Amino acid sequence: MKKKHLIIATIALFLFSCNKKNEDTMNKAALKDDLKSLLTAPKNYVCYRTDEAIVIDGNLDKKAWQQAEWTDLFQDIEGDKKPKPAQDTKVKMLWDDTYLYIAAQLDEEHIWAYLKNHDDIVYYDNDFEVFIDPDNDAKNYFEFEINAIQTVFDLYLPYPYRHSSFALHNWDFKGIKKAVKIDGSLNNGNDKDKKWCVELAIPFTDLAFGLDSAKPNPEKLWRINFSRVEWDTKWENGKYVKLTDKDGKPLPEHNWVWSPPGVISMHMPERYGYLKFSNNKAGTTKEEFKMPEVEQLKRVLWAVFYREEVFFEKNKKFTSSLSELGNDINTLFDAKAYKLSIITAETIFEAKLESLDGKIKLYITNEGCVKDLSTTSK
Ligand SMILES: [Ca+2]
Ligand SMILES: [Ca+2]
Ligand SMILES: [Ca+2]
Repeated sequence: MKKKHLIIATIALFLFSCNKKNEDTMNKAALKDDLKSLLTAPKNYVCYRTDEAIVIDGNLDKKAWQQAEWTDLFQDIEGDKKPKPAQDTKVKMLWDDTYLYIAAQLDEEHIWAYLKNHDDIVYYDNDFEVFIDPDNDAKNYFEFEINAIQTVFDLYLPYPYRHSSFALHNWDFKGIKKAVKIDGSLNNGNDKDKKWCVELAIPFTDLAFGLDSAKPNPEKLWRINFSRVEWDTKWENGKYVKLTDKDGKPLPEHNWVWSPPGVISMHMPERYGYLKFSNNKAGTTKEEFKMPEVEQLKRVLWAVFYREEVFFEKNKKFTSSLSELGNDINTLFDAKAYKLSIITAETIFEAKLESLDGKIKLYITNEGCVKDLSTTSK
């Protein structure tokens, strides 16, 4: 590679102090709307251990699940700027040495599913989806989709689609246990249904693909998100059919998600919710989730990344000038404690956020690769 031609410019930016260190105090009013919706705090969930041998049958009333807490109700994928979903969705999680257990309840007046083959594009039906990035690096992550007749589309993505259209559809969760329970009638539009429930046991050995290990570690946060695709349909000639626009194309689907990325894409692992594993048993001592400072700081770099992508689209090059990217990025960190710098070449950039004492050093590249070379773990 042409690394020796890399460095065109380095700019150290000591800008106005805002004394803003975290989400709670972040000066969001000064952020322009594009970043505001892309930098909201992701959801978080503390996942507790279970000793129960959970039988995967779709029944979420069993004792083990009674000990686990529901997530917040799902929101629109674009977040607060869109109306609340028409029907509720929520999830619970548990873990043991072998499995990550997931329980989802999808309220639904019309339960239908027609796709039957493994690795069909299941979101062309209404579905429930899980996205997991076990090492929280915003690449090499897993996607799982299931419809009401338990047809699964599962895949492994080395990179998000923004960098590569390559996704391994023939990769499968080999050891997954799954069940769907329907409270209502399937593929019958003459009545109103109540809900369908999905119960999953995902073995950590499946999630170790591409990693040394994917054993839960209470010290390491995973990233996870859940989505539900919902089509507008009508019951016609004994079948659900999608409503269409004047050109006969299906109306866009609804995407209801746990942790809203802020734009219509589930392929932004940096926007997934935080999953913290607790060694405590479900129903015993609760643990608080605390967002690590490094995770807060990474969002400064993602702000640079999102704006550089837009800049490149317009100008066919990246910029090392923060003012060209937008000075509102400065409101995201405390300039008395950190400096932000960007180096560019024609088709690459690297942004660095460094604490003035040199202990924290975080980087992001144009490929969305984040590196943490801090000498202290925060
Ligand atoms: Ca990963
Ligand atoms: Ca597959
Ligand atoms: Ca029905």
